[in-house]
Amino acid sequence: MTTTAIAPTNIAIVKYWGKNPAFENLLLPTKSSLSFTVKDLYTKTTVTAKKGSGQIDFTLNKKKILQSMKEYEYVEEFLRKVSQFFPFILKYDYKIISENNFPTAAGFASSASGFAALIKALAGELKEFENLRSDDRQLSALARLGSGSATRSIPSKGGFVIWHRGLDYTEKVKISQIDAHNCSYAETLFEPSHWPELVIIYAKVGKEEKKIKSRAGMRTSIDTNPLYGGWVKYEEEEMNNQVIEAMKAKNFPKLAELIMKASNNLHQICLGTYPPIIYLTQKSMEIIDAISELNKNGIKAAYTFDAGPNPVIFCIAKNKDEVMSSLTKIMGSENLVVTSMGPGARYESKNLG
Ligand code: 2P0
Repeated sequence: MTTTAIAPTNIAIVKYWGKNPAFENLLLPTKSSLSFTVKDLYTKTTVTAKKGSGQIDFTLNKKKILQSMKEYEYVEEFLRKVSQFFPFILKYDYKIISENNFPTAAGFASSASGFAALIKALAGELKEFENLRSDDRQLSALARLGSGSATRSIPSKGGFVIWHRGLDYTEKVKISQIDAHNCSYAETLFEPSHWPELVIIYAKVGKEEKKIKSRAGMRTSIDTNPLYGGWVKYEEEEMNNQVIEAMKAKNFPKLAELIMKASNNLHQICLGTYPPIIYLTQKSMEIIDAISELNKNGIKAAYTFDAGPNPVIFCIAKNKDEVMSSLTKIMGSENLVVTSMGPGARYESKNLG
């Protein structure tokens, strides 16, 4: 058989930055995070499984991925992690063909959509996974084993998603690996139809080549930033609820303010890490200034930055032209992708390859 799945990328509003040290192998986050599922940026993955011994034949963006390449290692490691809970997964050989509908080099690449599409396709392909195919809770937990942010790309309704942290990382608990694994998953809080006027603009201001990989960076932040615990507590106990309330009320000025504050908080945590982690560049600062200027007489737009210099901008449809014209002055329209909230991971009848 052959199965194809599509999974969107997602953009975090309240960020994930750090793993529970007691369950680092399960990528359990220290805090819950909130994101938008993005309509027009996604990964499509076709999987063909045959009885075998876990061999992988992997093609990514029309390029054969050799065993010595890091992308191959990521997939191999992912299958090994999934096999802890579902040992049958290593009793098959896999042909995996995966394509992003956006140029990886453009800096919009995302491991989130990649691992989400892979687990969704695997669940459709293997008969042993029959009961999981449309179980977003279990599938999102499994996607997490590939990359934390992939958890949020699974819920099939997409839209505005919460990834529950599960355990409080400051408390010592006696819990089995499987119970710890099952308690951290994602779900949709508001579907895209809740707020179709919400516009999401991806902007490219620089190459996404990260000087410091998120995974290593997060760990150093926990170990060296004395404000880390306070940040987690504040966002877990206060900010998440405020963002959910602003979404529910479709209160854009309030939501925008919180989005910018949450982004600033992440980069403040990064800068307070030792040695400091600096993702924002001069160009990123120009965007922050331009948005602040736009918002002088009433909030019209919000920015957010992840582990790189590229912003994602939010506005509502009636202000889109004004926001776009301000962004175009800084970076040119060819570096902007305008999209909105969209659905989550799903099956697709047309196979790749
Ligand atoms: C996020 N980021 O919430 C945050 C904001 C980057 C900054 O999730 O180690 O690639 O594979 O779990 O998911 C990037 O981290 O890290 C990320 P791993 P991942 O989107």
